[in-house]
Amino acid sequence: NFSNMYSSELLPSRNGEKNTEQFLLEVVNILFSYIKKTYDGNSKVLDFHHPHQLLEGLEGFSLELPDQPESLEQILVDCRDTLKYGVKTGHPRYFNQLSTGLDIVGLAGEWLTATANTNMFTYEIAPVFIVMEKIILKKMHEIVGWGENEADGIFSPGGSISNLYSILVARYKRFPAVKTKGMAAIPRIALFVSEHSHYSTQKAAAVLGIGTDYVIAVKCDERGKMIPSELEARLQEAEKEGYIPFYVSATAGTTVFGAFDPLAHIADICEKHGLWMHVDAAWGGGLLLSKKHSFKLGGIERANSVTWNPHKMMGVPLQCSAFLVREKGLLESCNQQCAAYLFQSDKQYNVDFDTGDKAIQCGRHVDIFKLWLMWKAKGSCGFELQINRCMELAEYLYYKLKRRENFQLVQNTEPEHTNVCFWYIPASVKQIQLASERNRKLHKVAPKIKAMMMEEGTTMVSYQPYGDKVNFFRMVFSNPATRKSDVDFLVEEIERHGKD
Ligand code: ABU
Repeated sequence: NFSNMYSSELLPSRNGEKNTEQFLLEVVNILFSYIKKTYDGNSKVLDFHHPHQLLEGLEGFSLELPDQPESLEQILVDCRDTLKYGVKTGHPRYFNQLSTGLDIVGLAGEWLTATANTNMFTYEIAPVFIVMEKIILKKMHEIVGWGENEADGIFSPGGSISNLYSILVARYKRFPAVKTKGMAAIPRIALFVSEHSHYSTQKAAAVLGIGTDYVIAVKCDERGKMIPSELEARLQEAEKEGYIPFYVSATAGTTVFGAFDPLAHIADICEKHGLWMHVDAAWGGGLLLSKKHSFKLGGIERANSVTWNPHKMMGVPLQCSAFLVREKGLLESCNQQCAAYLFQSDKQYNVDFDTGDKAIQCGRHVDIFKLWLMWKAKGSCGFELQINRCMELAEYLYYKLKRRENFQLVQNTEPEHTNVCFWYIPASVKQIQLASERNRKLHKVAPKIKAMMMEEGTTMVSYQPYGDKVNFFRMVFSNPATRKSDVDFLVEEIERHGKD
């Protein structure tokens, strides 16, 4: 009975062991019951409420903060309700984002990490985690195809920050004065990305004082791959206009279409022009672990830096993003500030293991343990298996939709990644002759169907417009729990809500 018990009676209070044990076991029960529901395909993915309903409070669940302590009974109710009104992102029918799934070993890793509650900036307070990070980075370097001992890297708070790191170090490598003198001390610079690349490049350009106008979007082909001749043309144009190109970001697995830029070709161009080549493989990096699919990233070994998010295709709990850089020492010289209170050079151990001065943050969360633990539990071949299975599901959906009336694929080529983009076209929309009117109506279909599915809580899938294409669904697979029956369910569910 926790109704008369308060947090003050838990450890470190005197004799608090028993209460702490009972309270934590109760929390584990709540979590385990949620985990079981997550894996029960017939349970709801979500119990949707509007923001104003949550703000107003729901049956005994108030988000307002009290002045007086509440009982541990209430705290347990709050834990239960927080999960109840959230979204089961590990549910086999949750397809909304690139990061899905709930890996049990990864979860155990996250629990342990929270228990250890330490910081990645120095070896002295995170010795085991720091060494694990070194070992995992080395493994990732090898998988990318970089020679032993030549590379470096850091785990960062997400792919956007990893991409920001890449621009930061590329600019520093070319114009080291920027670190102390700022942008005023260097020429006008420009960077190049595909028009389908992630918006984090623009964000980083704004943050780094480069300016979003100097992020040049390079045209893509029908599949969403950067066209190398277009890159050449844009580079020449920029030079003519007096900008100095210094960096190209190629994407391995674009967010919407899952396209892979032709990395080897882009590497040739970067080499010819002396440009830094970054590969944003946040989404596609996982395919490097698959013998069947890794060829799609051919040429990545020639990159100067790579972003790779294990929290996407590898199914590691959020968040877990690696920034890999080929030149050793660059990250540190770019970001080092030598704060004497943390990074004393006269410590009793090898201070090369203090990673804090490589980072743009001070405090850094331990994201490495869950990945390390999962890698131990699955082996590289376990990741390969789960990635191949997700790819098979994408192929299954693609051929299913190809045969199905009222569904139209956005791209008529087999998926390269697990992204499958499509429209559901109700008969009443199909029969509209005037294209502009048909598109106007079709644009409203996906949001409406999605809203109905969310209200019922049956499944979640994302949608977006793209260029001249009106709203379409984007299916992605990264959850090892998803089966063909869940794919069938989604298709039926869209049809059930969408048909006239
Ligand atoms: N780039 C972050 C992930 C976006 C998505 O899940 O669609």
